[in-house]
Formats: sequence, structure tokens, C-alpha cells
Amino acid sequence: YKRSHHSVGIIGAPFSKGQPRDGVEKGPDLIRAAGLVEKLKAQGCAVKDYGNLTFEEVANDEPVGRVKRPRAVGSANKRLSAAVHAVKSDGHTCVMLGGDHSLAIGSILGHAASKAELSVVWVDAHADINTPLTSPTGNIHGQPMSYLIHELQSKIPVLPNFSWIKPCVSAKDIVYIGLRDVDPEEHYILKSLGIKAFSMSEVDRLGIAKVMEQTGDYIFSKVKKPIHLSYDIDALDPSITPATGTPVVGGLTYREGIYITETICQTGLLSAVDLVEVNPKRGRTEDEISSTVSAAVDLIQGCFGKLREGNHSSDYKMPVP
Ligand code: B3U
Ligand code: MN
Ligand code: MN
Repeated sequence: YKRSHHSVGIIGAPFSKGQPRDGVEKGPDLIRAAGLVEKLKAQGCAVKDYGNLTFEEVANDEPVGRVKRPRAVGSANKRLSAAVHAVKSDGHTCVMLGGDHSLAIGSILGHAASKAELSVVWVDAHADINTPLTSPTGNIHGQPMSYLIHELQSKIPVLPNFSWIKPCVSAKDIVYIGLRDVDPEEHYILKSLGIKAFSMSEVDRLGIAKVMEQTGDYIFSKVKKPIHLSYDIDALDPSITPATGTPVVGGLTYREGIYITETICQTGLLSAVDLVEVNPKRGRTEDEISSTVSAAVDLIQGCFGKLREGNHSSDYKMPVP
């Protein structure tokens, strides 16, 4: 019911080389053009926009094994991690606008550099936990979690520009929500590490309210760690967010998607958010693009206290006649 007093630092990461389709690098500017900064300010947030990162061109970025464009992805994420670390050092909750989901590597590592330990809530149709050796596509946006989890370290081969990457999350501190397109190798990894996952089956069985209640019970059963929310727009159903690289039918409704952000906000532990995989070139009409972008803005607003019941500031005074 209250207006929020969150302090938000926004970083744009116009990067697309973790996957093959161009257009996803337009995400940050489109989300800003839809009024993100103004809307967050209107709901009571202090907002600092750090602008867009620039990424160096990497020549001769040949595949290593199956892994595509490792040098570009490694160096872009190194820059991003420094930028996220700086935003956290300035005392803000960090919002990273992607770009593709390979950027979670730098975002989570930069966040982890300022905190002892993190919980990660990963909202996505996909698990993005392939190792370079299990990946069926070689696209690094399907692999970011594998580089970040302590328990998988022995399964990760050496890659150019990846030597700075050190795992920073424990398997027990991860919760997935929205899964519905998981490779067999990824399923094996999730099960063998005992990673908590609410696939769309659990959303169907329990309803989103119980899913979020159990998510909270799970991540608060130990010490309360800062939360990194990594939100892939393809978690939502393609009827709402069609402008994305790998849409998968049977996704979260708009209401379920927003409910996740409202409940994560209410924990008071949200410390960084990624909003990734908005790709205007994958929208077939202007409506498909604007529906995707406006859902992205709404999700971020939900992360910072916007409630569907309405909000008001604590010093509001009724006008008197
Ligand atoms: N699991 C597949 C497909 C995929 C992952 N993430 C997205 N697509 N967006 C892979 O490429 O690893
Ligand atoms: Mn993803
Ligand atoms: Mn996805």
C-alpha cells in the first residue's frame, strides 16, 4: 500500500552474442523508451541510469568445441560484472537490462563480488544450465548457470576470456520458476544437484501463490541472503511476450509473472534484477513488440513495490474543502 523508497541503478547491456538472433541488443533502449525510469520515479524510487555499456568487437572468435563466440561473451561479461559491482557499491538495487541471458554470468558475478553469498531466483522457460560439453546448440545463453555453480566447477572446460570467472553460487541457493523446455542433460544436472525447481507443472499443481510461498520458505530456511532475480521474458507465455528469441508455449500468465515480482519485492531482500531476452526483431507486429516491452516494464515495476491494489505515499494528506 505504501510508495516505495527503493534506490535503483540501471545498466543497459546491449549484447546478443550469447545466441544467434540479432535484435536482442535493442532491449535496453526499448525498455527505457517505454518509460521505465519515469515510471519507477513516479512510484517513489530514486533512480540512477548508468546508461548502456559498450562492448569491444572481438576478431576471430571461432567456436571452441561447440561453444559459439566464447571470447566476445567472456569479455562482455567481464565488463558487465565490473559495472554491476560499481552499482552495488553505490548502494543501489541493480537492474540489468539485456541483451541475451548469457549476461547473467557477469551480472551475478558482479553482484556476488559485493556480497558474501546470494540466493538466485531464475524465472525462465529454460534452465540455462548446460555446460559447454552438454550444450546441444553451443549458445552460451543456454549455459550461464553452469559457470556460476560451485558444484559444477569440475565439469567446465577452459575457454578463452573465461579465466576470470569463478563460481559464486551453491546449488542449494537456487530456485527455478517457469521451466518447460529443459534438455535431458540439464534435467540430469538439476536432479543430481538437487536444485529446487518449480516447472510449469508445479505452477499448475500448486498455483503461483503456493509456489512463491514455498520459494520463500526454501530460500529463508537458512540465513537470509540477498536475492538475485534473473528474469527471462520467455518465462511468460508467448501470447503476452512473443518478441523473444526462443518462445515456448504454455508459459506463465501475465498475472503469474507479476505475482512473482510482487512477492520477491515483499521479501525485502531483492538486491539485483536481470530482465533479458526482449527481442523486437522477433515480434511480427508492432503490437507484439509493445506487449512484450510493456510486460518487461511492468515486471520491473513489480520488483520495486508497485502493487495492483494501488499504492500511496506515507505522507499523503487528503484535500480538505
Ligand atoms: N536448452 C537449449 C535451448 C535454449 C536455452 N535457452 C534458450 N534456449 N533461450 C540450449 O541452447 O541450451
Ligand atoms: Mn534464459
Ligand atoms: Mn529462456
